[in-house]
Amino acid sequence: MGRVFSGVQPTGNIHIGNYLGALKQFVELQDENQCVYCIVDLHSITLPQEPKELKQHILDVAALYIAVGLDPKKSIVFIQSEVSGHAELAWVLMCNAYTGELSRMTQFKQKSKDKESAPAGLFTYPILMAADILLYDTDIVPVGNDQKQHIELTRDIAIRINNTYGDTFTIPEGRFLKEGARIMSLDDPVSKMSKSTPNADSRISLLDSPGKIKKSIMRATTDSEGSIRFDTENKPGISNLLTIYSVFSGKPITDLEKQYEGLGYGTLKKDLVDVVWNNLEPIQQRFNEIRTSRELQNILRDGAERAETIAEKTMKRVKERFGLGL
Ligand code: ATP
Ligand code: LTN
Repeated sequence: MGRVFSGVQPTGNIHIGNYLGALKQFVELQDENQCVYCIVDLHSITLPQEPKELKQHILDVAALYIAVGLDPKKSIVFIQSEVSGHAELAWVLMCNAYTGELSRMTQFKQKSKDKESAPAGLFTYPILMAADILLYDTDIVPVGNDQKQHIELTRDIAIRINNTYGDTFTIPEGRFLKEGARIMSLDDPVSKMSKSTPNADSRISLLDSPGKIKKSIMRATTDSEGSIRFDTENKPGISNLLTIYSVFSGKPITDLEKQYEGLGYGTLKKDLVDVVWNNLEPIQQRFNEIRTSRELQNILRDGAERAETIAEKTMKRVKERFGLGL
């Protein structure tokens, strides 16, 4: 049994990109591995959050974890800030990472580019992520493609410390899907679907109503060619719709191309609305049952305790290797 760790930021409504790129893998991995799934609230404050909203978003993500199929009996589900080892280990790692390697992170460059001065936490964000992963002796990290560079950095830091201080950390590997690893924005299919872009029609959130889903899909940017085929270079919009259709329905893209040969974009979009809703309806039902329940609080409390037990052992080892403390 391997150890799996991943996290999602409570920064807004989880969209189908997060689901298809990350959460769906979380569920698939939980039968064969010991999985630890975190709501990374400390990461979310690298950019300002409204405190009342943040509290709600944390519980939303927790309820969605359960609603998509995470089983708290099998997987540990918890909130990052409830386990102090994350921030503590981040400091130790920070002293073993270089400002040069952090300045090369594309997510930092993107998120700081329009700012006169960026918070230091936005710069050191990948170190906290490395701490999350290394704290649990993680073997596998299921994430979307956009996190590849952060996983590489995590490995580099862990290998560096193991070489200098002796065997301290397990070296993790990223797990990326072939399809779904990068779901694109509906209105601008050359950038990734994101929680934080202003246009709500650019994404489909897991909690969107059927009306909103229909509106966003029917408005999705396509092209003027008129034929339904997968070609990300020349037809990014249609290719993105085919990808979403394929991962939600389980039908290979080549089958969909045949099925829609000679048909219009409108037909594809209408069918896609049904496919998406059929998948999201049961998730929303479960979400509504659990979101305000005591059960959710108990799952998170129990998760934090179980996470703490693992984290404590790692921190003890790290302190020993570095000669810290009494
Ligand atoms: P934002 O876009 O606001 O920065 P986000 O949508 O990337 O946020 P995160 O909480 O940072 O959300 O990511 C959660 C998981 O979802 C990560 O594993 C990330 O790689 C994955 N992910 C995010 N966007 C996409 C996408 N468009 N397609 C596939 N996977 C994605
Ligand atoms: N940085 C990730 C969220 C994240 C994460 C993690 C993912 C924080 N810590 C540890 C995997 C493992 C993101 O922005 N998607």
